Amino acid sequence: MSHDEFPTEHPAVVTCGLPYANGDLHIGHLRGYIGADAFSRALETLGQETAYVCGSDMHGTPVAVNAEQEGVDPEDFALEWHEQYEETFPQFNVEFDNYGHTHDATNTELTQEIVRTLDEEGYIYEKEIQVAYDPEADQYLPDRYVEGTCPYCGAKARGDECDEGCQRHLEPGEVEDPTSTITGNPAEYRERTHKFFEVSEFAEFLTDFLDGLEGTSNARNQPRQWIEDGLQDWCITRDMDWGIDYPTADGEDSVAPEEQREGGGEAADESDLVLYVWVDAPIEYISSSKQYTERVGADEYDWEQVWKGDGEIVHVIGRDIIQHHTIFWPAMLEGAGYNKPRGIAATGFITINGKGLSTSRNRAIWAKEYLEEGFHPDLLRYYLTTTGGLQQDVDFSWEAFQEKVNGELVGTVGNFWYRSLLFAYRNYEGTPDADVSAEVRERIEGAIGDARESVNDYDLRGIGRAATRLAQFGNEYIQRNEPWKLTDDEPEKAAQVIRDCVQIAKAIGVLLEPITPDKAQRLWEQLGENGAVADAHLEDALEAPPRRFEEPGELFGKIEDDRVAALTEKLEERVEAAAGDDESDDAETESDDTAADEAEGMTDTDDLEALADERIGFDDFQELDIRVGRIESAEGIEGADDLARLEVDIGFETRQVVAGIKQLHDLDELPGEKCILLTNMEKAELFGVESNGMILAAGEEADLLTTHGDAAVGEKVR
Ligand code: B3M
Ligand code: ZN
Repeated sequence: MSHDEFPTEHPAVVTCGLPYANGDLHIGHLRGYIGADAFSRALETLGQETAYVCGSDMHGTPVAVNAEQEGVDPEDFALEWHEQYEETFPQFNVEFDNYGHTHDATNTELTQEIVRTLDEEGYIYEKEIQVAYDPEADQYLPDRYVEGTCPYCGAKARGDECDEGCQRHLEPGEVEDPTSTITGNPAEYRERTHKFFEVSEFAEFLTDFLDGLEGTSNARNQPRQWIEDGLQDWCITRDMDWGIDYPTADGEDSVAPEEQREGGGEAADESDLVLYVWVDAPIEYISSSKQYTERVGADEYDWEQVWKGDGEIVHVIGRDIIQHHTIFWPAMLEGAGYNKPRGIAATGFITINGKGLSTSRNRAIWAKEYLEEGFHPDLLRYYLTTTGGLQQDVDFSWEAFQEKVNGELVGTVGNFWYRSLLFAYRNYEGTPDADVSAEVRERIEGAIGDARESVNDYDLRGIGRAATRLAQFGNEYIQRNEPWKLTDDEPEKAAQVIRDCVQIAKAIGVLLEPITPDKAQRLWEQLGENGAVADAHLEDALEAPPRRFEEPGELFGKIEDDRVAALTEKLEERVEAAAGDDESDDAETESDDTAADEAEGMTDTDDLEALADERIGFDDFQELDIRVGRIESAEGIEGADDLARLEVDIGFETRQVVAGIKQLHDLDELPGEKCILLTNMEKAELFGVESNGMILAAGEEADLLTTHGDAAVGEKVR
């Protein structure tokens, strides 16, 4: 399946994984919401009709357990957090077209309708299963109410996810040696009747779906493996009160769970089951779009066209919830007669000072804290979207933040904006009367092309890069032409150079709007432009700015060293204090978990391989013949789960090598990429394929090594 490039004729929806309404927002959350916001704004700069919707995830044990710990009703608890999120997101310029929640009437009704349809279509059946039960608490133990051992990898796991190990979704009854998180007692297993959704029926559909799926490669590759391993049906009900009731066949309201229980008996009637949180949560994507239409009218935005017609659906998610979005969700959509997603972009995690973000250890940058420190939200937006590729983990430290802000935003973009506009104002009271030169026009057109391509590649960093490169060029252009020397002797030439610079400044504003919307708007106003830069399309970067504008001000300020030192110290002290608390009450058992928590320890040096003790001589190193190569082709090796056959050009010849990267990379995207090859590695044969060299990679994701500059193919690494 191939898609037309963005912009298309059809309306689009961009969504971001719903935050559980159970705790403070932090930088790990913000990466996703800011990223999706930037992507949705970027689509709009292409002229793509787009809505950005989301909502709070109110149900499930992540909310119920935390509410219980505070001794409050889950609905009140979740609503309070929901209201706080509604206030916080706009403070980071994250502007949802609609922000609902999963417990509202729209989502409750739509969820029940969709489940009813799946039932009518024959995709739902009942099965007796073993469910964990705590006799002391006299309660069934769904999901986070139970902990045990993952049957797949042996790691400590929660009832529905192997959060510290292989990250698999676990079905009720799967976790081994279950213990109740309420009393700490070993749980019993009791038989209950539950509802199952026949995901296994959708294997072929899902395979095709993944073949056509856009977004990040991790969202295609991991699920392919799960499908090959065989899909399990999915238990979609839970023994809980908090959630959306399993719908009755006739659409009547179900009987309250309490009334059913009085009747006794262990056979779970439909009416004492609520839907698993992962059923109603993604449906909120649809409900929220629907609420948007209800507000603005179908003429302006038609949710049905998006979800049931020919619209474009893009989900931005954390990489720990790929399975839910690429297997369960599209199967549900297909089964109930809805459109399937066009793109899924799964982001990496955030680490802090090289260590896993951990809310329980207070190793996080909290949303509130960032704002209270008085930093402009656009600085963090820029840092989070341009520091790494979407799939990569991004490390945050106040030093790195300072370096990025001072270097790129202050030094490159801000500097160019200010000097250009100031010069223009002082000498011409605005935009000089001259034409943009062919060289500058071409540069701007090139940047527009790069930005457009980046949006189509779901590459936020590429959008930022298009803008900063243009600013770099601008600085170089102004330096090269020295207009200040021309004003007296060559006034026409001076006017033309400054005319060029004002145009470049405007273009950078248009390009950066998705990432730094408020700063771009202020630039817009400084240029005397009317309206909102958010309404500008990329082509407007080439339109002349108004003739007159006022004296500009600087848009970015430097972050000073002592500020950074103080912030770093504060963070360290806080983490130490939390570690001290740890000894008395075991923070590990806290359940205030977030997506980023799952990255815990990933880059903690505790988890890194120990450094080698033994030193080698330079001669030993010289024996390694390591070369720059270029991948010519890459294909999976049949029958081998992880292996790929690559052909690598190393200047003198083309080498065939076998590498264990089949699951970790989108092989189609590798040809053309530079790599580093150990050429005098002993030959080996794997799955009948000869490997003549070893491609170098780092870390568990097999991040392929390459060169920073443009070292030619065949060059030796020394
Ligand atoms: N509420 C949060 C998470 O697991 C969860 C996302 C739902 S998206 C439909 O990251
Ligand atoms: Zn596991």
